[in-house]
Amino acid sequence: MASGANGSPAPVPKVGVAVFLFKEGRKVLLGRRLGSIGHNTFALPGGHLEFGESFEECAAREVKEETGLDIEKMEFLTATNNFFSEGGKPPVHLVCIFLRASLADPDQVPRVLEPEKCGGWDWFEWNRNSLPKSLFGPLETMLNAGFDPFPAAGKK
Ligand code: 8DG
Ligand code: MG
Repeated sequence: MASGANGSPAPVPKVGVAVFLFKEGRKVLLGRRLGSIGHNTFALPGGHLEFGESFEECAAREVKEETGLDIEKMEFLTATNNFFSEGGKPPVHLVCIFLRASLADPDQVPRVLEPEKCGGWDWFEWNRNSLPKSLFGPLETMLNAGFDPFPAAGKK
């Protein structure tokens, strides 16, 4: 293994999985991030891919762990390459896999199951006027690029 400064292992990119979870057609679930990169910004539920996991397994596990919600109809959307260099914190290189999914039970309500990581969940329309002002950097970039997570009209 390559070694970095002080003989410690050289930093390597990690894989994240984040989920555009839909409700009522055009709403997505966002939570306020706490205590990690993007503190106080709004982001999708998600987390790090574990060894041997599929993207879909990771998506379902992270959404369940963070919100208690069960999801279905998972589909791969895109991947982004992100390098986070925030003052005072070691830089992080994250390749993030984005999936979309629907609620298995549309009446299920998200809960804050990891209060040290999330300041609350809410549903937002995916457009500039409805979304919270401080989006997590990678999401802000996708929104600015006109990224549309929804299926094309007529396709479900
Ligand atoms: P874990 O240790 O429980 O596995 O993970 P976590 O603490 O829940 O990780 P996370 O930061 O929520 O997600 C992993 C990475 O995925 C995150 O550091 C950067 C990347 N990522 C994006 N966009 C988004 C997003 O909208 N939501 C989430 N949760 N992660 C995202 O690039
Ligand atoms: Mg998370």
